[in-house]
Amino acid sequence: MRTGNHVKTVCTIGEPLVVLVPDELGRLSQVNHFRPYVAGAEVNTAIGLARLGIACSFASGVGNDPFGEKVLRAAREEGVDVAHVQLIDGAQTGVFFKQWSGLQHATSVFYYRSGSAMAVGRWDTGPLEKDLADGAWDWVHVTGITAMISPPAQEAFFRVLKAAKQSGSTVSLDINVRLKLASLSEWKSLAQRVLPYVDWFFTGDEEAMQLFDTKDSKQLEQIFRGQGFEGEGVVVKEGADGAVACVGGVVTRVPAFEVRSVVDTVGAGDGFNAGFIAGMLRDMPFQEALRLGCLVGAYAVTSAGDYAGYPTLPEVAAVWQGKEEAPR
Ligand code: KDG
Repeated sequence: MRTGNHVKTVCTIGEPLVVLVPDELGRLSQVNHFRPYVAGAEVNTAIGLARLGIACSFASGVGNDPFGEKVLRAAREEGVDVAHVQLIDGAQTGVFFKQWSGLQHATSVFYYRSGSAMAVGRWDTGPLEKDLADGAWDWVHVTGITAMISPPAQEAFFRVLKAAKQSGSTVSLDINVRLKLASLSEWKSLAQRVLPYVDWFFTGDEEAMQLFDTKDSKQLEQIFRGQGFEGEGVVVKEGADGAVACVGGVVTRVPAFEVRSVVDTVGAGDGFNAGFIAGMLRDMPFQEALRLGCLVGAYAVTSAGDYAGYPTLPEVAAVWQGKEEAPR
C-alpha cells in the first residue's frame, strides 16, 4: 500500500534512436557533417521528467551496439532509470537523419529503423509486463509511434498498454502521427483502438485535424467518449498558440511562452508531455500543469537536439517567479 510520502513515479515506453543532425542547412545528399544526438519521443519525455525532478524509468529494447550504448549512457546521465532497457545481442539500434531544406528550412526525417531490435520483434516485454501488472509506476506514458514501427512492435505495444491499464496506473498516450511509418488510414484506426486503454490522449492540433477533422478539444472529447474512451481528458498542443485541454466537457486554454528564436521544433511535443505529467503528479492546478507543459515545449525549440533544451527545476522556478533566466 502506498503511504502519504509515496514518491510518484513514471515509466515511458518506446523506441529510442540516434539522430544524425546536419551541421548545415540544405539537401542531405550535400551535407558533409552531422552530429549524433539521442532521440525518440518516449526517451525525450523521460529525460524531460527527470530534469523536472520526477523519478522516471524508461523501458525499451535496443541493439547491443555502440548506438544502444549511447542511448543508455544519455538516459543514465540524465537520471532516468534504465533497468528496463534491454541491450539485445545481435540486434540493431534505429537511426534517423534530419534535413532542413527549402525556403522555410522545413525539417524532414529519414528513418533507418526497419531492422531495429523492436522492429524485428527482439524486445522481450515479459519483465516489463510483470512490473506493469504489479503497479510499479503511478503513470505510464506511450506514443503511437511504437505501434507503427512494425507488426511485432504493434503486438508488443498493445501487450504493455493493456498491462498498464489493468494495473490502475494513469496511462497517457501521445498519438504522434508519423506518416513515414504508416498511412493516414492506419493512424486513424490506431487512434480508435487505443482509446479504451488511455486516461489522457495527447495530440497536436495538425494531427488532430488529419485524424478527426477537428482540433477542437471539446469535440474531440465527445468523439472519443462515443468510441470507448473512459479516461480523464484530451490535450491538444497548438505549438506557438499554446495548448488546450478538455476534461469532462470543461475546456482550459493556456498561451505559449514566447521564445526569441526557434532553432528546431522537434522534441517540443515530448517536452510538453513531460511538463504536463510532472505538473499533474505534483498536484499543480490543472491550468498550471498545462502551462508547465508549454514552458518545457518552449525551452525545447531553443536548441537542435530533441531534448537538449529542456529546462531544469531551477529554470522553471525562475520563470514561475517572473525572472527570465535561472541563476547560474
Ligand atoms: O518527437 C520527436 C521524435 O519524433 C523523434 O525523436 C523521433 O521518436 C521519433 C520517431 O520515432 O519519429
